[in-house]
Order: sequence, then structure tokens, then C-alpha cells
Amino acid sequence: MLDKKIYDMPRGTDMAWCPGCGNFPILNIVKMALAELDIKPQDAVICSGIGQAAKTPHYLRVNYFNGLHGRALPPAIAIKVANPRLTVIAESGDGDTYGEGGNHFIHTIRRNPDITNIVHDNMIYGLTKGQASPTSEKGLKNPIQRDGVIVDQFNPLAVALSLDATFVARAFTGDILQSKEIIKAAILHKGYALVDVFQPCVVYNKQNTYQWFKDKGYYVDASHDKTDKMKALVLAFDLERLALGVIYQREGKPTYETLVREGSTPLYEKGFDTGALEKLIGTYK
Ligand SMILES: Cc1ncc(C[n+]2csc(CCOP(=O)(O)OP(=O)(O)O)c2C)c(N)n1
Ligand SMILES: [Mg+2]
Repeated sequence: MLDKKIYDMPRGTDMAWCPGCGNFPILNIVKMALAELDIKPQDAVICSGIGQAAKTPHYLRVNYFNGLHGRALPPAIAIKVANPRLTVIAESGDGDTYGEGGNHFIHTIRRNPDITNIVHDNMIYGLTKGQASPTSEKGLKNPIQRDGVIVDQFNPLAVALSLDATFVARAFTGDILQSKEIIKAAILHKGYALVDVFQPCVVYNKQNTYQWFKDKGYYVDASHDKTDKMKALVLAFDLERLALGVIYQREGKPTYETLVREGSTPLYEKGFDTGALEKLIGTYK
């Protein structure tokens, strides 16, 4: 097991998160999970989009790609296809993943690349100061949604299940040890793994607080059959009591990078013909 300090940024690194933000425990949980799985910083890549959650890869020492809003998943797929030896994590907020990146969310699930998608779900657009996100609760009021959100919530778990995701889980940033185990299981899973992590935004969402998540959340116990998709859907649709843990998991579905590579070698094993590249660049001059 590695020491999780190996992922720490130098002391004094500026952080843009507010005191009390649920992003801090998630950062710690991800470091612990990687360390316990013996994944060295050089063997991990985190891809993110834009938002407070999407700044996570700035705050730990791994390879990272911080792209456009909603675009955490496409580079994650490309990196996994090019070098399947890497542990690839796409990590962003609820807005970035389910809103601006909603189309990528859908089609990534369909492709089933072996990547882990950690979504910091604070049910709000945090960075831009509190606009409703896809997972904002109907009726949520804040200084921006003065009359309350008027549309139904997006249900990421139910959508993932309906698209045949092979690992669907929900975690709560307030529970460090349980969340660490869920994220470790997601990284070890062969295929696309969704971990929607409840993460209170203490500044712009005063409704979905640590206490609110504690009161509503409960863990599925050992009697829960993770391979029962219909049961998983029932849990996903329950918005009164919020099931936490691995809701659904199935092994054996071919991963995207294996399908793409059939009969071919991964990009990183192929030789690099600089002459051909020069020639190609020349055609654009
Ligand atoms: C194309 C585009 N649209 C809108 C924005 C403005 N914007 C930046 S972050 C953000 C919301 C991010 O919310 P979320 O992903 O939930 O992350 P959080 O800040 O809550 O962690 C928005 C709308 C942008 N940068 N680019
Ligand atoms: Mg958010």
C-alpha cells in the first residue's frame, strides 16, 4: 500500500474551495483509494471539465487533463483507448457531467470504457454562484432561484441503469471510509463505473446540507443483490430515502478499449513515424 501523501501537492498550493466544502473530503478519499490500490501517480490520469469539482485534479499529484465545460469524459475515453494500462478517472460536478456534458454521459455509458466517473453532486452550479443544476431539487430556493426550481430533477442513477451501465453507485462525502471502499470498487470494476457522490455546497445550496444527506441517506446492506437491475432501478427512483453504496454491478461486458483494439495494438505500443507526421503537417502549410 502506498502512502497517500505521495499524491499531495506542495504546501501552500492555493485552493479555490470554500471552508467546509464537501469537495475536501472527496479529494482525500480519492487519494486514499489510489494509495490503497497501489496506483502510482504516474499511472493515474484524472480528466475534468469546468466548475469547483472539476478543479480536483489541480489539487493532487497525478497526470490530468482539465478541459472544457462538460468535456471530462471524451479525453478520458481517448486516454484509456490509447493506453489501457493507465487508471483513468473522470471527475467533475453534477452540472458539468449531467448538464453541459449530458450527451457525453449518455454515450460514454453506452460504450463502456474501463474508466471511473466520480461526480461531485452538490445539486447546484457552485462555481457560478447557485444556478439550478440538473440534479437541483424541484422547489429549491436560493437568491438566484427566487421562486424555486420549477422542473423535475435529473436522475443519474436511473439513466445509467437504463443505458446498461455495469457499475452504478452512490456515496456521501460525509462518510469517508464507506466512500473510499465504493470508489476503490469502482476503480477495480472492469468497465464504466459511475459514483455519484453527495457533496454539500455550504454556500449556495442551504437546503441539501450535511444533515439533510445524513437524514435521507442509508446504505444498502449485505442482503442487497447488486446484480438485480430492477431492484436497482427501484432504489434509483426512490427520492425520499436515498440509497448509498454499490446499487448495481455486473461483470463481463466487453469494454470499449477492447472492442476498438480488436486485432490491433494500443497506440502507446505503436512506433511513431515522425517523417509521416512532418509530411502531414506540411500539407497544412
Ligand atoms: C460552455 C460553458 N457554459 C457555462 C460556463 C459557466 N460555468 C462554469 S462552471 C459552471 C457550473 C459548474 O457546476 P458543477 O459542474 O455542478 O460544478 P460545481 O461548481 O458545483 O462543483 C458553469 C455554468 C462555462 N464555463 N462554459
Ligand atoms: Mg455542482
